[in-house]
Amino acid sequence: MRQFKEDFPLLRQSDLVYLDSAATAQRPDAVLAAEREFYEKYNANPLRGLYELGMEATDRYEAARDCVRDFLHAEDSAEIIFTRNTTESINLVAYSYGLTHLKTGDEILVTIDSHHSNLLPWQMVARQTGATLRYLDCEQDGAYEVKDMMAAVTPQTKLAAVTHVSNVTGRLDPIEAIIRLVHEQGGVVLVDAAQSAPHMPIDVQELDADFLAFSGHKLMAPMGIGVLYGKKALLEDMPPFLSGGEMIDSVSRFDAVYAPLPHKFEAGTVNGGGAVALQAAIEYMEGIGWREINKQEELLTEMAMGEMKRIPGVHLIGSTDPKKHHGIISFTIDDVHPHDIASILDADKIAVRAGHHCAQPLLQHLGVMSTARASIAFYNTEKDIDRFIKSVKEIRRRMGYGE
Ligand code: C6P
Repeated sequence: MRQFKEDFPLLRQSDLVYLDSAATAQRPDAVLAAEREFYEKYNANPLRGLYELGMEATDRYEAARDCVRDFLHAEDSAEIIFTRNTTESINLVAYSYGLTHLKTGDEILVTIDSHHSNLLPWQMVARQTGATLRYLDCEQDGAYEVKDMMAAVTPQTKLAAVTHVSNVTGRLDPIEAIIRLVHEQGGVVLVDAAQSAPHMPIDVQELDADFLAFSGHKLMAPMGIGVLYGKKALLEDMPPFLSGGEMIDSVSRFDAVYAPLPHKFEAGTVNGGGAVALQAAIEYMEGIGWREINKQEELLTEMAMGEMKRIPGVHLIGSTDPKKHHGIISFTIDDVHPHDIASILDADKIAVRAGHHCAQPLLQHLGVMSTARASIAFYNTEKDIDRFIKSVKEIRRRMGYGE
């Protein structure tokens, strides 16, 4: 098995078992170096400076946009908007598209496995426009039934906000089918790709997604850089989300002419260092290759789930098939609160997340209050999984129960 831990300073400098990559990934040297290089060699305000350094900064920033365009197989760099994160990307669509295109009688469809970032903006749009918010519910293992999808999409479905991969079950949602159904009714679809972008190639043209959002920090880039992809015709028709500097062509006392795409949606000083580091992260991942990344993640997930299934009192959430988890293993242990699970693992220098994972409607639907969640990345090792399993086996005993 190839070892990637050595590429990650935080991991190689400690004996921490990091199993919280779905919350945020670790950063490899190449990404940290790219951000540092930007500030050491090209630091000027991108899109503004008319001197050589300023133009270099602009070139680097726009090269990062081109890299993201290729990463998503988008047609045009103008369709790539840099934001802070997935949450901001979705809010951009909610405020700029949702509030201006939806009205009473329209329906907004969301998948029940949506993260709060892909729910609350639509609750807001529904409240303010009078549109109705509807849910597409999944089965207990996280799968969606075709009959439920067909019933949920109606002629009134003007917008669907769907999750690509759930941050709780790790399940890949059937977004192609939902996109087709919604398009047949004349609606648009936003895909939350926060948890899919780190695990698979994405082709927005093949998917025919109208909007797609992801965060750099789950993809090994720094925090504070995210992406919104939108079809050009839709973005051109939308008003700015935030306004101020750099998103205009000209301003008079009472009016303004906005800049063309993508800058219309990038008000204020941009995150130049974050964008170039995102490019480095994409290049790092593509250098390893999705096949290798998936092979490592699947092997480790299979190893962990295989062992966990045999531990008395441990219950896995979602599918029994490790290939359907994308490294995400949510679980509960009889009589032990997930926060206690995380604390005990922390005492053994193992980092997992515990709680509702910002997906409370999904947990309510699945009938659990909260879970512990181990999320695996390709830089984890078999030794990490061994240590994790050894500790999980001990948890009930350490809490004072028999087994
Ligand atoms: N999920 C997790 O531990 P931001 O915070 O904007 O980068 O990402 C929000 C978000 C949106 N959609 C999905 C599917 C997500 O998983 C997340 C972030 C983290 O699961 C933090 S709650």
